[in-house]
Amino acid sequence: SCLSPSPLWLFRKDGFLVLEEFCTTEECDAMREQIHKIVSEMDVPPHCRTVFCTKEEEQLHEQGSADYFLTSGDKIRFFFEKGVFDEKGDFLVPKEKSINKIGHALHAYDPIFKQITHSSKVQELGRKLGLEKPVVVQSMYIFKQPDIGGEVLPHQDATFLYTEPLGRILGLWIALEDTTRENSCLWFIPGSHTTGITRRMIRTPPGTIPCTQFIGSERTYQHNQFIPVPVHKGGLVLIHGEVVHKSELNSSKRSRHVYTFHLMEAKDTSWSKENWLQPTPELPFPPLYP
Ligand code: AKG
Repeated sequence: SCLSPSPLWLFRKDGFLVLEEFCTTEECDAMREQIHKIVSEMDVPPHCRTVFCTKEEEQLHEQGSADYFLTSGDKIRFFFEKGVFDEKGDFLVPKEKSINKIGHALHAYDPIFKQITHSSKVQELGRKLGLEKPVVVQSMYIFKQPDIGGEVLPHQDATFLYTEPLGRILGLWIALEDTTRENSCLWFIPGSHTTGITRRMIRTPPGTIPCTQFIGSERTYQHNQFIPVPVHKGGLVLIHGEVVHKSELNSSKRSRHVYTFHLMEAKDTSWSKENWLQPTPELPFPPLYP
């Protein structure tokens, strides 16, 4: 996990950085096993089971999905790939193959993920990056399922996790199995983190559907601006909050599990009240350092 001056310079130049062998095989396997256990105990969220015949029922269903998402910041919740339920809410595929991601508070409520997130090597990395008061704002386990793992369109994380000033959000993305072009590794536009953001996702008034909207629009990018960033199992990718990145549909037969979480430098930073994600009385953003 050693971050000597030269990779730090690369991170500042490119807006992302690969740190291979950040986690051990045992740590990766422990995270995968814990997720296996969580999924085996999973109840299907009620809004996935709603059968609707009328417009009112459909609206209630949409409100249910919106609430499920908006209140997931301090919970461990399940988000599914498209087309994995029948109209009664029964699985059309094995349930462990149905999930797109689990979010957004594994770092706070699951002992294994809490331990990795607050490990001394993550703390050391934060210190080497010069973070004075880093807090953990969210965490996700992303499955990128074989055949159906959906594409993630080009975006900047600060679109969703907006702060003033910008430049205070940092993603840590840990590969729990080898990630290659075949099973949809991340792609980045090197150096794209220096010109701010043009799009923000904000909450709409309470009770409104949809529960979020975009203001501004994403710039247009060409595929040839991106470079693929394959990483071995255990490798960590540091992601600047404004670097443009994406991942493609996983049409391979191999999954691509990752654990990712975001830090915010809380010193002299204001977290936007318009962000979908808000700290709650139950879970204020936990500090990374003791
Ligand atoms: C993000 O967390 O911001 C990502 O873009 C993750 C995309 C992926 O893992 O495919």
